[in-house]
Amino acid sequence: MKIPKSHPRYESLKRRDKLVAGIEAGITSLHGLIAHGRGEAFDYLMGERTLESALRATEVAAALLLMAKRPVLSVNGNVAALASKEMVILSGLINAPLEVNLFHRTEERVKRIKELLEREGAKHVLGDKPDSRIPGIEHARALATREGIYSADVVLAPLEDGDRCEALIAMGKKVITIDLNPLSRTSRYATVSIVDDIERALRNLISVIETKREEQQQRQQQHGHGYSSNSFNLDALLRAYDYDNKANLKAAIKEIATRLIGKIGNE
Ligand code: PTJ
Repeated sequence: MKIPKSHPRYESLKRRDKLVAGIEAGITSLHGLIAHGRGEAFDYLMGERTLESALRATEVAAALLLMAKRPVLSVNGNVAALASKEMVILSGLINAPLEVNLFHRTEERVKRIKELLEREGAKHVLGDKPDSRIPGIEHARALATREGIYSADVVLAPLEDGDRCEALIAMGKKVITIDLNPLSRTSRYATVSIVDDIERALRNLISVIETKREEQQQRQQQHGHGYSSNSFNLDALLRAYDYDNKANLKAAIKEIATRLIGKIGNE
């Protein structure tokens, strides 16, 4: 069925189509539909738009990714179906490998996701030959590559449950997540949580990184080639932004509640 652009929930219905296509292409797991339903419910509550708190988290996430020495972008079946193009653009922009990491892992699905990312133009996709494990996790999501997630200093891990996020943090990494649910374990454990839809969040992240890059280049031109913006570490960067993830999650919940109360009041 072709969805008319005039439909009030056009974007949301298109996203559902993408996930169904992901399942038909052997990329997304059936469980992915349920996970999406939970995300959609939160998106509905926030008015299917980007919150101020998400924009703030995006700024910090962009800075973390630009400062990282070994950033890696993790891709699962939902992310591949909904935002493979944006993940590939981001990967090229910051020169970070993509790593396929699945909860309901099958080698066939890993292969298909890798092929999809490569068709979208990805130069460096890992995950089909894991050679290490994230300590403290007993399921397939523990599988990692030394070249990628295992050795990364910053991992972008969108749309997943909290145990890997917690384990990656315990390894000393910074974790950025994108999750519509501000209450999820991943949102609460991550270093920076962007409470937004994956596609909207990635588009914003790409645009903020492009702007920061331009500013960095201008500064380099002004200060000469010896200038390095990597002159402080990642913790110092978070302090410089005065960023507190839990406070930002509370701000997200407040924004949602304020919108909902306003909506009832106005009807
Ligand atoms: O492909 P696999 O096997 O690795 O499995 C992927 C899923 C997503 C099925 C798996 O990671 C899973 O079960 O995840 P959870 O525990 O359901 O968590 C997914 C989180 O993503 C939930 O907190 C949802 O609210 C959130 N979410 C769902 N859709 C979106 C989303 N966040 C941002 N954008 C979305 N479109």
